[in-house]
Amino acid sequence: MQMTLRWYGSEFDTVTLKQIRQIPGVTGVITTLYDMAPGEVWNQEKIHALKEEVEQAGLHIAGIESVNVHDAIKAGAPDRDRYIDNYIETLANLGREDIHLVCYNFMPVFDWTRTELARIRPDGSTVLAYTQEAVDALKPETMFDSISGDTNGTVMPGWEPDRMEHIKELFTLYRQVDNEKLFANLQYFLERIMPVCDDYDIDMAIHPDDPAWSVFGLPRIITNKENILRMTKMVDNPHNGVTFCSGSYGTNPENDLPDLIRSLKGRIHFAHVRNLKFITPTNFEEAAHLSSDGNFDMYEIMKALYDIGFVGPIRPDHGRMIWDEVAMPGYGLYDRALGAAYLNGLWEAISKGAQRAKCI
Ligand SMILES: [Mn+2]
Repeated sequence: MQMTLRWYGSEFDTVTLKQIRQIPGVTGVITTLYDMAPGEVWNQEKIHALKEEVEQAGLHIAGIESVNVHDAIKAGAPDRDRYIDNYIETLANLGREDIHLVCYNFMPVFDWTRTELARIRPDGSTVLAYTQEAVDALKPETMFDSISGDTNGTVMPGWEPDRMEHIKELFTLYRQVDNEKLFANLQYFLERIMPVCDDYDIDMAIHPDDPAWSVFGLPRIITNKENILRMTKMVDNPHNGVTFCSGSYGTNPENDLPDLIRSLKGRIHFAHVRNLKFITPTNFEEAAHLSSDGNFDMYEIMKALYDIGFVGPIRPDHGRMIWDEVAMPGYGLYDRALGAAYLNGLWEAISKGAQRAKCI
């Protein structure tokens, strides 16, 4: 595996490339052209400039998170082919710049959903949190307003204000789309983009839905083992792969995370590893990466990734806000750096243990 950190670009991120370069073992960034609207073509010059900037800091671009998929594609609207053509052009431009990993999601309307961006934990850190009761009490159009006061002046990915202005139209677009239609629309999209992925050796890595169930009555399909295996088989090409995200699949305690990793051998191109703490089955908050701070066994997660021979980029996922840092919620420097160091430590212990066991 290669340890990486997500970075939103110098215009948007409070964390600098110089800081990332100083986290032990972090060699690359997962980045994006954050100001691109879904459906727009990423031109090669812009990608090239981003790459140069990252490389001048002594790092490399390990992958893109995300190239967002336009809602017309997800909803199967009549104009979807135009947006798929643009997506294909973007993938080709990324391939020409020697970038071979693209994370995306297929969640209608909302990206990830949280009901609090700064819940205070017993240690005084603040974290993102979710309660089903709070979601049930909200109207989707007020979801954004209810949390926007806690964003520390940053723009949250997937929650861009201009998108939220059109939320009613978006709900109308999905009125006829159930889970089966969403699967069919995903298949259509994947079948159209696989040739360019084959040409440029681009691994597509679908991010699971977060939380891993339907919110506001919208369809959600990338939620569990059965569905993700269906998705990888329906377009059976190794470039049609997966972002394994422990914090998203893990929102549903019925998902056995190490088992899920093992069942996806060969198709996990990218991993997000973080921990959650459940207060009740429908009320969880993000925790430090350390196993004992939350409900997941991080050793077992890393061991499963090791056992399947995972070689792709991995990143600590959301971090807590600690040490008075002011940053995009979930994306400060300090706790993610602690997470990277911890995950690197687990990996070193697992790999040396396995090598020693072979020698005996
Ligand atoms: Mn994730």
